[in-house]
Amino acid sequence: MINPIKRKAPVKDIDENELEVHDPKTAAAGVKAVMVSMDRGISQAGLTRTARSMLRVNQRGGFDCPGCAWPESISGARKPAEFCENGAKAIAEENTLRTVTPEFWATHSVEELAGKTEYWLGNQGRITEPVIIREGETHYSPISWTDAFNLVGEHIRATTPDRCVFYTSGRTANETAFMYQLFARSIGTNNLPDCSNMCHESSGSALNPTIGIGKGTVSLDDMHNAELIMVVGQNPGTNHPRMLSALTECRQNGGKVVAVNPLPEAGLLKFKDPQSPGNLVRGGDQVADEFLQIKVGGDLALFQALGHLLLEEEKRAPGTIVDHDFIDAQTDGFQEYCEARSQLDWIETERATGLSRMEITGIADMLAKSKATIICWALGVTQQPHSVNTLREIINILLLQGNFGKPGAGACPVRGHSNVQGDRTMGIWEKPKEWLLAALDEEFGIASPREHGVDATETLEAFMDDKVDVFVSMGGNFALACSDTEALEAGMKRAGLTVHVSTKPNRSHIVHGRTSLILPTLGRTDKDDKHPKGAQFLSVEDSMSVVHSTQGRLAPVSEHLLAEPVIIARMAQATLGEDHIVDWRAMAEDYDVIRDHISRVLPGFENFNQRIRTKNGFVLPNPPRDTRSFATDIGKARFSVSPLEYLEAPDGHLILQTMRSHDQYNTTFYGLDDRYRGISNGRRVILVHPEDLNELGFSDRDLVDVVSTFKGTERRADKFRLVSYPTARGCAAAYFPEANVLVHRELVARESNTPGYKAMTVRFIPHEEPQLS
Ligand SMILES: Nc1nc2c(c(=O)[nH]1)N[C@H]1C(S)=C(S)[C@@H](COP(=O)(O)OP(=O)(O)OC[C@H]3O[C@@H](n4cnc5c(=O)[nH]c(N)nc54)[C@H](O)[C@@H]3O)O[C@H]1N2
Ligand SMILES: Nc1nc2c(c(=O)[nH]1)N[C@H]1C(S)=C(S)[C@@H](COP(=O)(O)OP(=O)(O)OC[C@H]3O[C@@H](n4cnc5c(=O)[nH]c(N)nc54)[C@H](O)[C@@H]3O)O[C@H]1N2
Ligand SMILES: [Mo]
Repeated sequence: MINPIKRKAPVKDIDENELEVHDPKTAAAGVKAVMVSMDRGISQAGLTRTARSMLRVNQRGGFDCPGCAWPESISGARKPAEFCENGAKAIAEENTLRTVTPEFWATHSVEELAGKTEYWLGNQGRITEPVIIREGETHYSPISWTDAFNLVGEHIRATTPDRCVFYTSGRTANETAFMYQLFARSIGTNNLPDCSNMCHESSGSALNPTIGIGKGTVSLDDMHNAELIMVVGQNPGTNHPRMLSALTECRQNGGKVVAVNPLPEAGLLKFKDPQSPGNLVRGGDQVADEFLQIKVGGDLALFQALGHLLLEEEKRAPGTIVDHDFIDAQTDGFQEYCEARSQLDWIETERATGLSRMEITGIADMLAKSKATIICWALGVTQQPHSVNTLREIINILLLQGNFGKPGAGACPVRGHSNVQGDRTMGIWEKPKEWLLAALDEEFGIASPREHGVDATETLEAFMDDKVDVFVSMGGNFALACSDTEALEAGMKRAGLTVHVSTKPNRSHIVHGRTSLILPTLGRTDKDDKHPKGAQFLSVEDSMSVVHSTQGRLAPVSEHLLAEPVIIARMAQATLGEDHIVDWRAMAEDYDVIRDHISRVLPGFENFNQRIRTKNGFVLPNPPRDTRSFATDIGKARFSVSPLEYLEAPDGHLILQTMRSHDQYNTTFYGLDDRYRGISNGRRVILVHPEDLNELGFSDRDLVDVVSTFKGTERRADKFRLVSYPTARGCAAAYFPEANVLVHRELVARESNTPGYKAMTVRFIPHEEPQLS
């Protein structure tokens, strides 16, 4: 059994009056990062448990870091410590010895918990037993697993499949995700929204029609060998820290790095590699050779301008820029693209981007010189109305110079959750392709529904319209992750049954349906050995399409936790009956059985059980990367033509983006230190350029209410502190999820329906305390 020492959870919640602001840092990581990692680990889990888990993370035979989806090296050696500060925090968060027992739920009413922040809730620890709250009750109380599954079955059977929604957060492993989508489809619905809908959906929407695959086309070796890497709309120092090593290695090999971001993020400037003594002695390595401080939403204009400049250069020196052989043989639409980019309005380009003509020309020169370019991007370019077109412009630039299927080149959407890419590969998608449904039907003898289901934003709307009777959440915290928080929470509370398969308490448990279950599960680091054939392992797919195994080894904090595949199987049995055509029990008992099914249903997974046991796992087929071919409907890659589009705020307003602090994982807060940006102990802040503050008539640290405007409607968030910060002019930044109340549900990226979390129009009103009468 585990060490019985109980680590104390914080009693105190965030006090925004204690906000501290210091100058932003100009370098990421360093020795401080290692100290923070160890400190968080030890305070949550103790020294032995921390050391054991740190030695296993991202190692062959160990577990995949639950932090981000950045890959580990498959060709090269792995460092003895293949993790980063934020990975260490993610692990400490999970293998904590703090527990949320039935006593906790008996002590705290839901009403009381509704007044707590995610910081307080998540830090209480791991949930130890299944609990339930029924209509009219004030507290969650224990329920047996069997009764919980029967209740789920009863609720699902009592309604129609279209009124059941199955949400997935991206930590769910491949095997789990496969069973989960099979469960939804066996019931008769494609209502499978996931966190990807709110994250990289725009990437898939742009990549599928242009290059025939919804994923990136580079490997880690490509990153090391690129001549130029552009990092667009991404904060790797915080969200993908191990990527800094790849960028540094690229520069050491003579490559150049360009960062495009409204914020001068520390990780884009300088990296002090705590695992390289030489680098520490030098005081760290520069990360980006050039930093373009772009306006929020200005990237489409930037890439159009770069396209124009590259084509002009080609005219001056024919054959030096454009890869004509590649374009002629493998692409479509080049002529139309050339025509569309033949003219450029510099005044409008400068207004859209906030960049000077000289800055943009400088980057075009770097692109022109590079024979192998990679463009990386993340959420800075996926969560705006015109995001899909922005990404199409990025693809245009890569196609122009033939940057596919050659070493050191390609498209690199840097994914979020550690298995968000794998979940989609496994069929978690509300808009499944016919071939997948046909393959499932053939393998299992079920009749998968053909009608498409709801995505995340449509789920929010379904809640608002009282169209959800059963909401099952495989991980995640949908109430706070999606937009329009107030409307969503109100709708969720009216739903018949909400079921949360979770590790830790969160807001979605508090704004629950009329009946609500919390089903506690094993995490990545936990040993999963209560099976007839002994310990089982799972698999994940990283951001570069490498599939590998993951196996936790730590004793779970409670004997009552069930593994996710077991939870799904038992829900399915309770819903569909013990004699259902799918053998759920066999899959839950032996995960090899799930993998055998997967190997027959999904292309690229042939001999899954054998290949997953090889040292490094295996890489999924990727036509653009492997053979320079493009499996679009026309069998060629596509250039696209889009109109110029950017975000403009009316007078007295700014464009607001939302982002993560250095001390959070999405809606879970590890701590309150956004160290690189110099902001600690408070989160209700809005970063604004000092001159914008001045023009708007406000001062640093003023307390304001924030009003977002959209299509003549307003949303309001009270009591935020303005902080003078070197962001791009005309743009402001606030933390996710505090600012989600401001996101109107119809503010979405066209085509992908991803919420416009980085595209709000806001103004500030001095905050006044309500008068007591
Ligand atoms: N430690 C930690 N790691 C994580 C996560 C976490 O919360 N914590 N979350 C995981 C998940 S799910 C995801 S999806 C990823 C997210 O990884 P990121 O995409 O890096 O996450 P964000 O914090 O949203 O940062 C977006 C960046 O885009 C910039 N930006 C905003 N608007 C624009 C714009 O219009 N143009 C450009 N060029 N840049 C812009 C912001 O200034 C910010 O630097 O990280 C994953 N990894
Ligand atoms: N304003 C704004 N909103 C955003 C974003 C933004 O940039 N700005 N980003 C969006 C993005 S990119 C994403 S991915 C979503 C994130 O949305 P989600 O994935 O829904 O949210 P998380 O905060 O990652 O989920 C945290 C919860 O997951 C549970 N959990 C953790 N580990 C496990 C596990 O191993 N198993 C199970 N079953 N549960 C577990 C815990 O109970 C924890 O409370 O948010 C989106 N929302
Ligand atoms: Mo994400």
